[in-house]
Amino acid sequence: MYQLYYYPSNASLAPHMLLEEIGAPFELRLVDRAQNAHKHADYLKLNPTGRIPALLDGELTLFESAAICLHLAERHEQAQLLPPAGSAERAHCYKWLMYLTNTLQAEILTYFYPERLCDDAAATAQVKAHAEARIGDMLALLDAELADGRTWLLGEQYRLVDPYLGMLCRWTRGFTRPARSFVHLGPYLQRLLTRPAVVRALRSEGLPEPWV
Ligand SMILES: N[C@@H](CCC(=O)N[C@@H](CS)C(=O)NCC(=O)O)C(=O)O
Repeated sequence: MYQLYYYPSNASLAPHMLLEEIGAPFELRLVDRAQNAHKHADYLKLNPTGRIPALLDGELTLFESAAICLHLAERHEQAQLLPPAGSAERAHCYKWLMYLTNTLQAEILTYFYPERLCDDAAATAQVKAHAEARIGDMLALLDAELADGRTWLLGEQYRLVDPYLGMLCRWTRGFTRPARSFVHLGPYLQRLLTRPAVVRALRSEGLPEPWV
């Protein structure tokens, strides 16, 4: 059985939503950030970066949420969370997943942890403000992608990039211009919230509404 090491609303949320979508048996293991458990030796054996999440799949231990999502989608091909191998849609899936994980997610982390990048309060506030503006541009790009009326990020089929994008959009809910306020992203997020698997994951992490 899979074991997902998680903390509510952390980067474990996308793999969690995928596990629910797939319907495979899994256990959630709380990594108690309040106790700094993600920096403890036991957890560092699973994820030496000291970050959340980690996934155990039998003998396999995996970290990096995007890698975990790809692994789960490949292990459960029948769920069709990845487009057919070699197709143009698969290439777009890789493109957006990379963009989400190494561009948008990285910038959101800068927004939440600006003090890691500079020393004084004024600089910290500036880094945060710049990150928020840059995230706004990134959300605008994603919003434009949805402008042709497609249901999901890659078209009419729900794919692994959708819960991933949903997780990142959720993280912007306290922004001046949150993802939900964008003309196409707003309804897209509402569609995501109609999926029972998404709702089950949000509820079981104990996250209060509104979710986005
Ligand atoms: N690229 C990593 C990022 C994971 C990450 O930064 N997780 C955050 C929680 S959302 C974390 O564990 N932060 C703790 C820290 O940076 O000390 C992934 O997607 O798995």
